[in-house]
Amino acid sequence: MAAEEALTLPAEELTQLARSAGFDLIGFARAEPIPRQVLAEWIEAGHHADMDWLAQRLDARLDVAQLLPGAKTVVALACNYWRSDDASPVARYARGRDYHLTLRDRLRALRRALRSRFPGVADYGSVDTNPVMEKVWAARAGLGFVGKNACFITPEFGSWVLLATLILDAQVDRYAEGPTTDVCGRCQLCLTACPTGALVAERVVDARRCLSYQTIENEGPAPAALRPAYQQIAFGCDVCQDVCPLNVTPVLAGERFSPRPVAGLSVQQLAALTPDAYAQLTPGTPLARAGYDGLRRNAAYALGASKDQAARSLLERLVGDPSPLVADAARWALEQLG
Ligand code: B12
Ligand code: SF4
Ligand code: SF4
Repeated sequence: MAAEEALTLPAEELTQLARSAGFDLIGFARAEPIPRQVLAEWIEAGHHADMDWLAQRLDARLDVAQLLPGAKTVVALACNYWRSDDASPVARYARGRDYHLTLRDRLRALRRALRSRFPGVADYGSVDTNPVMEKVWAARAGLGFVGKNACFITPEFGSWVLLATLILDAQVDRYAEGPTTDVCGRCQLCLTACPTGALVAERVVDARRCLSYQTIENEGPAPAALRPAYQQIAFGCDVCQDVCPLNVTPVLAGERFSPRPVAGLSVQQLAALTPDAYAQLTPGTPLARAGYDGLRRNAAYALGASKDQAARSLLERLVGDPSPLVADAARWALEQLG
């Protein structure tokens, strides 16, 4: 937008547009650069594991003006996704339709509404995969704070929210003062409950040790020392959120986040999935990211970790699986059964 026609947008109206588009929480932050230190030190320490894309476009990640020239405002957006307390080896965020699709649909609806109401305002939208530090923006925009479990926690929905951002080259008439009060206090429950010690300091995750990274992002075998921690965990990990007292009164999210049948399978059923069943059950869900072999690898570790004797014959069959990843996981699991 040209400087001479600089426009100040009404935050209240933008909030209503975002609400109509399906977002539960909306806040506004000035598009000021993020200090380099935290992200640079995290990467320097190797905490990003092999997610090299986090180190790429570092300057853009820290300065949204590199993504949208003339950026003035970052609109932080959050969607509650909690559906039920049902046990599942799949983390809550991944039980239904892929949230990237749902949040992108909502972002598209918001951008359409914005462009029709305020033509000439340029925007840049992001859900998860763009080089945008979404928790930092959600904190700056006053939607909540980053807890000791490194998750973004809101007063309304606890940490059961997924984030998106919309960068604008116009200012708004109201900005947040910063994060809400950090109410972790002296609590340490997440730090002590993490089954692998991946929370190496308050708010700092070492992805190499995190079961979320290992079950979703890692394409190879998991380090042997971590495998015993796969108790009933086959995709993602919610342990540090489940123990959090700030999550005790969740709010039921809309139908869009309903679990799909794949989330109702046990670890044994996941390990035994046929290619056909996998092709039927996982498309359009986050589980597709792990791939057929990755998901069965995880499930085999989980069977070994829980020393599930009933899984012996399945594991014996998987030892001969054409995927070396699955065969290796099954061999390890059988050793655990004794
Ligand atoms: C890389 C990544 C991961 C990695 C690393 C995790 C991590 N904590 O960084 C792995 C694969 C392990 C992972 C796991 C999970 N992830 Co993830 N992940 C991301 C991703 C792509 C980038 C995060 C990043 O930049 N990390 C680098 C570190 C250094 O930065 P940071 O995490 O923001 O933390 C620093 C800042 O927040 C800063 N800070 C804190 N407060 C403030 C305030 C201000 C004003 C400032 C300036 C800075 C600041 O301090 C922190 C460092 O100490 C984001 C999406 C995105 N584009 O942002 C999703 C995201 C963080 N993940 C998400 C989810 C849901 C998860 C899981 C819960 C999934 C699961 N159930 O398995 C777990 C949670 C694990 C955990 N305890 O954190 C959600 C978070 C939702 C929420 N409520 O917090 C996000 C935002 C995706 C989304 N679009 O919704 N994830
Ligand atoms: S997601 Fe699981 S492994 Fe990762 S930090 Fe939280 S409790 Fe630890
Ligand atoms: S478990 Fe305790 S320390 Fe961890 S995020 Fe929740 S309130 Fe904070």
